Amino acid sequence: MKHRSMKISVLTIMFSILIVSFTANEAIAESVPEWVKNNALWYGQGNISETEFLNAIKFLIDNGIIVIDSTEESISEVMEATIIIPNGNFDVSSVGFYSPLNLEINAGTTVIWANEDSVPHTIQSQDEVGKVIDMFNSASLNTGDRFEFTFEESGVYNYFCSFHPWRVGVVTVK
Ligand SMILES: [Cu+2]
Repeated sequence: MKHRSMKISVLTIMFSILIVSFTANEAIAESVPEWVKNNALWYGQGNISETEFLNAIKFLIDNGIIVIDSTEESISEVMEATIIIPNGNFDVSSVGFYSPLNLEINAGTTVIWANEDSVPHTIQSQDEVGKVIDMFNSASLNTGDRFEFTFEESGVYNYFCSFHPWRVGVVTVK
């Protein structure tokens, strides 16, 4: 008798979990199969094992009927993108363009410029007519140095190198 009442309270807890999920998504609640409902009933009556009951719950999770909230995971996801300043970038006659030349990102992405050239460079943000503006402006970056900036708002952002002003690039934030 004691054993039985413990089982029923476990069942009550399971049902409250189901109710929370179903309140969040009523449309999905419609799709709980009859056999799962029967399993819950039989489990409460002591007719099936706990393993069988848990397998029924697992079925609901595997088939997306119970949706496990994964908010925490997506918050900790870091959005980063890298622009390479390639070897030969300093040379006006070379093809050493920034890679990529026009980087497309989502708002909130941190862009990292990595100097892989043999000489120092800078990254200076420009307005639409090429004037330097105080937005993202690096110090002199030696070979192997990195500079980063996080773009919070959508728009088209131009930049260039103050040592090699023919080197221009674009960051497009969607
Ligand atoms: Cu440069």
